[in-house]
Amino acid sequence: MKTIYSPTHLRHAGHWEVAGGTLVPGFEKPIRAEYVRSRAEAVGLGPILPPSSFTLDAALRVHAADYVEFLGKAWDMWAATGRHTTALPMTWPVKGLRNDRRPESIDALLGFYSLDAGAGFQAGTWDAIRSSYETALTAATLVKGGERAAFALCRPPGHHAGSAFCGGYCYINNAAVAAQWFLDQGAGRVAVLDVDYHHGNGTQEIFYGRSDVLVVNIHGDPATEYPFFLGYADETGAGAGEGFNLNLPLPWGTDWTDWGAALEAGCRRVADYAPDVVVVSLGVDTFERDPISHFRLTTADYPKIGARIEKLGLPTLFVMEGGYAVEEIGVNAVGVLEGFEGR
Ligand code: OKP
Ligand code: ZN
Repeated sequence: MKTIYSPTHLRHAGHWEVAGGTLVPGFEKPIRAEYVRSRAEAVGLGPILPPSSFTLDAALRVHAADYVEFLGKAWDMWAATGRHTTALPMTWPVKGLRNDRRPESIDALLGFYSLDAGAGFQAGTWDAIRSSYETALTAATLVKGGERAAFALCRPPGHHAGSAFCGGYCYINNAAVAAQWFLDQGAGRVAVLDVDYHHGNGTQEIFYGRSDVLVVNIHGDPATEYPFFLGYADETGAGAGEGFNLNLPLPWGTDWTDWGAALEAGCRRVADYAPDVVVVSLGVDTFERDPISHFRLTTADYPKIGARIEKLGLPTLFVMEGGYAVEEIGVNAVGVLEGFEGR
């Protein structure tokens, strides 16, 4: 299958994050996408092509306009205050504070539009966000044009980004953008299957009240895992969306036995839904040696994921999300795609 990739992601670099009470170099770093690209090349997965240009219209179908505008100007506003390190929020409008009015200062805006301090801004961040978005839409265009599958090698990832917030290394929700784009291009129903270790809270929020997008998530139980405040099994959708959200939370230490069973359950729900296209939020932080996660999938398990998804027999868009064991991220992510292709 074809891979869409842009080196523009390299400009989103040099981040720091708070982890375990200290400031550490960000886990979501440029080398991640480079390992995946070079593995796709090494195994001859298929052509690696640059994204085409897209306006922000498709982003505005799933994100609030004021939020997207903020993404585009956050770094410049921060730099205008004389600071040149990563722009990060430090204050959030939790229950009991006012979140009904958009603030004006950059420090307030960062908190207003984020769920955590995990999606900082640097000089090249907006360009990378934009090219990640274009990467997803270009790959979606291939699938719409009749390719059985395509791989959007997105960086930064997207599935934690909601309609009006960033967080968890995510800014624009690439998978949600692609799902909505398929609908706008004439699809009747789209399924999003999120196999990243972390719950895709943004994708769930965006489609929670709707029946035209089925969202299935397999992830670390939010009782003990980020993002903590969404992702429980009793979240099944609301209103017209009731029954069109499926969460399959699993405990720390889960290996292929239970993870594979959850994938089977998720795929059956997708098959019952009979969508026109499947968007896979492809994270490989389920890996046993992932530095921030607690599942125990092995390198040999990833092709099995791809093979099961292929059995759905549906046009499939793979969108890169997480995976932080950088040495193995390429073998594992491309392993899913090789398994899909039956090789
Ligand atoms: C993004 B994606 C690590 C804390 C975890 C956020 C994790 C975001 C994961 N010290 N912080 O779902 O892979
Ligand atoms: Zn993740």
